[in-house]
Amino acid sequence: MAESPSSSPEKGGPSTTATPEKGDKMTSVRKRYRVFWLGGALALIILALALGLGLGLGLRSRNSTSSSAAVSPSPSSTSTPVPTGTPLPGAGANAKLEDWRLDTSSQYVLDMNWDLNAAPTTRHYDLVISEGQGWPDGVVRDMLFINGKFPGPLIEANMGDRLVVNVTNKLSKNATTIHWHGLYQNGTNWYDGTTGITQCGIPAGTSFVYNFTLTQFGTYWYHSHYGTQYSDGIFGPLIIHGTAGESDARKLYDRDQIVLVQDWYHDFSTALLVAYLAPDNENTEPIPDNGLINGQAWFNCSSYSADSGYTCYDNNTYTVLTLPADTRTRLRLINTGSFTEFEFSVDNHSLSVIEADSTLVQPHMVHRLPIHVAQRYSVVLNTNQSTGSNYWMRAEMVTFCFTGDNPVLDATTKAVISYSGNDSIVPSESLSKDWGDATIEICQDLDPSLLVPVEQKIPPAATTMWRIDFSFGIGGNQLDRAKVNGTSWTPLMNTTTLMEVNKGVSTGNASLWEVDGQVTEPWGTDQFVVGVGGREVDVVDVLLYSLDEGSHPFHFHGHQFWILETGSGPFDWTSYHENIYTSKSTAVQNVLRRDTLTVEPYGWALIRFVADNPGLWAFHCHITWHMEAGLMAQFVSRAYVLGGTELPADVTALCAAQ
Ligand SMILES: *[C@@H]1O[C@H](CO)[C@@H](O)[C@H](O)[C@H]1NC(C)=O
Ligand SMILES: *[C@@H]1O[C@H](CO)[C@@H](O)[C@H](O)[C@H]1NC(C)=O
Ligand SMILES: *[C@@H]1O[C@H](CO)[C@@H](O)[C@H](O)[C@H]1NC(C)=O
Ligand SMILES: *[C@@H]1O[C@H](CO)[C@@H](O)[C@H](O)[C@H]1NC(C)=O
Ligand SMILES: *[C@@H]1O[C@H](CO)[C@@H](O)[C@H](O)[C@H]1NC(C)=O
Ligand SMILES: *[C@@H]1O[C@H](CO)[C@@H](O)[C@H](O)[C@H]1NC(C)=O
Ligand SMILES: *[C@@H]1O[C@H](CO)[C@@H](O)[C@H](O)[C@H]1NC(C)=O
Ligand SMILES: *[C@@H]1O[C@H](CO)[C@@H](O)[C@H](O)[C@H]1NC(C)=O
Ligand SMILES: *[C@@H]1O[C@H](CO)[C@@H](O)[C@H](O)[C@H]1NC(C)=O
Ligand SMILES: *[C@@H]1O[C@H](CO)[C@@H](O)[C@H](O)[C@H]1NC(C)=O
Ligand SMILES: *[C@@H]1O[C@H](CO)[C@@H](O)[C@H](O)[C@H]1NC(C)=O
Ligand SMILES: *[C@@H]1O[C@H](CO)[C@@H](O)[C@H](O)[C@H]1NC(C)=O
Ligand SMILES: [Cu+2]
Repeated sequence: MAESPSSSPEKGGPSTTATPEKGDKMTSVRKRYRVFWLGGALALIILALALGLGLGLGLRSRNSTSSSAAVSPSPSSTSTPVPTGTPLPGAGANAKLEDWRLDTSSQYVLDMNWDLNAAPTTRHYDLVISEGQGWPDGVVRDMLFINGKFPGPLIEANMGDRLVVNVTNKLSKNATTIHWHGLYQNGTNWYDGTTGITQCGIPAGTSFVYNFTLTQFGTYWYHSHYGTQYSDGIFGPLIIHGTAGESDARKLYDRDQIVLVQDWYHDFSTALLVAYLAPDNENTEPIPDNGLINGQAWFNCSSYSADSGYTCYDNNTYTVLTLPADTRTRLRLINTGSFTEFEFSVDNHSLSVIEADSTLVQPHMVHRLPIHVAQRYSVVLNTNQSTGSNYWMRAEMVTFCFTGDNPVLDATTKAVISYSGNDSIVPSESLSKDWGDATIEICQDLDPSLLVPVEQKIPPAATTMWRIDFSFGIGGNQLDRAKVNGTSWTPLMNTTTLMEVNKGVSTGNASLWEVDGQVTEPWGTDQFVVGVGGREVDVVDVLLYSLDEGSHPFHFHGHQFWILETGSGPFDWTSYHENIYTSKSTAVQNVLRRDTLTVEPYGWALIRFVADNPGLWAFHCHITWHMEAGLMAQFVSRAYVLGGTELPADVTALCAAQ
């Protein structure tokens, strides 16, 4: 492995020498990068450079100005008659919704008259979790529902509001939790919804109330954080409105709606997980069977033979987004999938990116937008093309990151954009054209330097720095487990790391807990907990270092982080200590802040966060298979404050009830 980063580790600074752990077969050839390995390290670098360049050019559109110009009807749209054409497959756009389907065409469209300046209030929601059968793409399977529907209902509020969400678990056996993805939960760490970290599961047949205030705004989502449960249907969008920031952004669009994009399996997640974690599986993640857009997509039932064991209803069809012509719609994209990164595009339409996770950014035009698991982007779509056709919305799976083939998979998940006046026909083959730009080959993010936050926040100088390495133990008959600095996460039983820290600090052993660096009491190598700012507010740099050939969308709970640098190969420690740590460098500017970032194969990411939020905060790969394989670390911030906090009785009671 000649491309192991070589550098000069400094005194006290973490080393960059990639030392695979004993047993990690770093040299074993895996399918997805075979071509790279054959070419050797030099070829890898050249190829990576070439891809990077191609991508940079490809994603930039000729028209790079913002879409804030006044809407002027395109000449063609008035004269073109309503088109006819090939009807949509199955029941089509006007099919009666099955009773388990959420009507996303109405419920995921946000009301532009929503009062951004309303006085703070408490908003109550009920989420009832249940199991049953559904067929989002026609293939019938066991799945999970919220309030009897799939996907989950929109939760919508203003910054400053209090959310009170009563979650009722009507599953037959299993516990559940709900995590509020992207929310700070500042002062309410115990409502973060993370099994084994901030709470024990809500037992079957019981209810639990989440109760917290909202101190931020943007596009979020909520999902089960119990095992692989969200993959089977427990998730939905969470939109928090802001005052000034959002009113400014609204000048860029006339409509606002949610678009969930995700991979989908025709089997229940726990069955897939068992196969994935089996010994000698070589980290071969399950390949999805299809993708969904707003919980629906077309599937070709002939792909399954009569004896396949699957039932497929061939009245299934595409999601149709019916939009008015000559309007600008903000599409709030959320990747609610388990494994797959997508490149999102709309035929014949450039997209203006205005939000990444929950950070509003200066408009940036793209043709294709990569979006990895758990990330969000808002793009503005201007319906100013010819009304002579409908258009395909495409979510193309970045299949290069798959470790095998799935014969039934069509890797382009589609929905129909219609403003032609006829929303019952498939887009015309000659008029709706995919952009010609190259697609990406490595699962990676849109270059973060292209996205400039509207609200400037310059990162303060760091006060501490930690390196975290991760890899997968593959080969040699090993279980397919992830290693995070030598640890592999499994949830604690009957307790949480939060409860342990709370108890530890408050019962007189504070020095064991208010630690800078790894907290080893009292758990073994199944928790990797890093203490930051036991008594102070630290500004923490994290160098996250991948020793794996896959891509990993890392999510940090309770925070937004600044992306200071990303790369592969050697990390420049000298420059880091001289310029970046101290924030002297011009590189430490108004860089993108988000909560989910993709770490490329054998790549690294340097991020910074302010550890002012007391709690136990999960930092993990959001690919469900990887998380369940143990790819999870935790930060404990301000342990001293946690020790002086009494946890709500209903939260601790959940652990006693297990
Ligand atoms: C993780 O391991 C690296 C490499 O051994 C080490 O430099 C670093 O300090 C460790 N991180 C923590 C938080 O202990
Ligand atoms: C359509 O809108 C996009 C985005 O605002 C703009 O770049 C493009 O020039 C417009 N095209 C036409 C034909 O008006
Ligand atoms: C839409 O297209 C279909 C199929 O070509 C046609 O039968 C129908 O009349 C069209 N609808 C409208 C509103 O024109
Ligand atoms: C599709 O067919 C199934 C099985 O007959 C039926 O239950 C369902 O309601 C149909 N869906 C639509 C949209 O017509
Ligand atoms: C939560 O919902 C359940 C089921 O409807 C109900 O029994 C329970 O009383 C509710 N809890 C609260 C605190 O409202
Ligand atoms: C409940 O959990 C078990 C163990 O993980 C799993 O095998 C089963 O599929 C789950 N059932 C449901 C309905 O979630
Ligand atoms: C939510 O928390 C607030 C503040 O602690 C409390 O006043 C309120 O009663 C709680 N509401 C519910 C429904 O538990
Ligand atoms: C569906 O699959 C069958 C069998 O592979 C194929 O013959 C047919 O053309 C496909 N239909 C469509 C609409 O792609
Ligand atoms: C879409 O773009 C393609 C090629 O760029 C072009 O041939 C086609 O006419 C366009 N469609 C419309 C409706 O303008
Ligand atoms: C957790 O509690 C359950 C039920 O009380 C018990 O059976 C189990 O042994 C406990 N597990 C651990 C690791 O303490
Ligand atoms: C403090 O830790 C020591 C060693 O782990 C343990 O024996 C002792 O009981 C702890 N004290 C308290 C007050 O928890
Ligand atoms: C979290 O709350 C603390 C007060 O406890 C405050 O100082 C800090 O700024 C808050 N952080 C965020 C991100 O809201
Ligand atoms: Cu991962």
